[in-house]
Amino acid sequence: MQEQLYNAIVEMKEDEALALAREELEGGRDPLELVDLFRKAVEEVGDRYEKGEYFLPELMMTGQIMDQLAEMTKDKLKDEYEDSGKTRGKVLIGTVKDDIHDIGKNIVRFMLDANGFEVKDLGVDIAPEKFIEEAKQFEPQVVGLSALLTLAFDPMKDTVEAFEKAGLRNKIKIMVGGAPVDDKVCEYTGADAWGKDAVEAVSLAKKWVGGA
Ligand code: B12
Repeated sequence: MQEQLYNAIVEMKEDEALALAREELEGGRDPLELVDLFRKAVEEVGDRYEKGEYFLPELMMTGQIMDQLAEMTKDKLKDEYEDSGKTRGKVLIGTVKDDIHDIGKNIVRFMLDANGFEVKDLGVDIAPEKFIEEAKQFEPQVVGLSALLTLAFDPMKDTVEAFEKAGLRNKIKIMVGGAPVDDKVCEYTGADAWGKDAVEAVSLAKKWVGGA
């Protein structure tokens, strides 16, 4: 069944993918296992794109399917992890300027949400000024910046610097992520830490707001 689900995502059979995922969840499958399967399926779509077998419309379609799967899985994760109903803390998240990739960022958002954080997602292609403006109003303890393009490392750095200039840097922990992000990129941007996946994003946020 898991293989069928994987194939349905990779082949963009939307209805089948949603139905199979629902069945898996109702049958008691660990939602985290499904999240991992979704990630692998998107990687396969990416490989096919790189080989010239898939094109941009297929990637966008995959993004739409992923959003629906994420919503469905989130409800289940909530059942498992939600405890008292109060929030652990606030996280402001977005994909940085000049980058419109959001599949991974959305997974991070829903995992944080499912783990009891109040998450404000600004979307994609978010300028540093917008992050600052929103942070002043929302007052998050944690900010998450996502980027998939190497070209977006500079906007990521600019965003961290903007927090510094706005005098907010010492009040906020910043985590960065996205497939090309590693220790070096994290250091380059001046962020506090980076996470390789949504589970690490949640661990960092918990560590920082003291709710581990
Ligand atoms: C899907 C996709 C698209 C879709 C995006 C749909 C969407 N809604 O996001 C579309 C078609 C729109 C797209 C467009 C483009 N894309 Co594209 N795309 C991809 C693809 C195939 C998959 C990315 C993805 O979703 N991965 C799956 C998710 C789950 O993984 P993830 O994002 O890494 O997220 C995980 C972790 O990194 C982490 N994480 C993510 N964010 C954060 C944040 C924090 C705070 C933390 C802690 C963790 C974290 O947790 C996530 C879950 O585990 C990759 C290739 C690949 N194989 O990766 C290319 C890729 C990223 N794209 C690429 C390019 C070049 C483009 C375009 C410029 C193409 C073009 N010519 O127009 C445009 C970009 C336009 C722009 N300004 O951004 C290149 C980038 C190359 C580079 N060195 O910069 C890649 C690598 C493909 C390639 N090999 O050429 N793309």
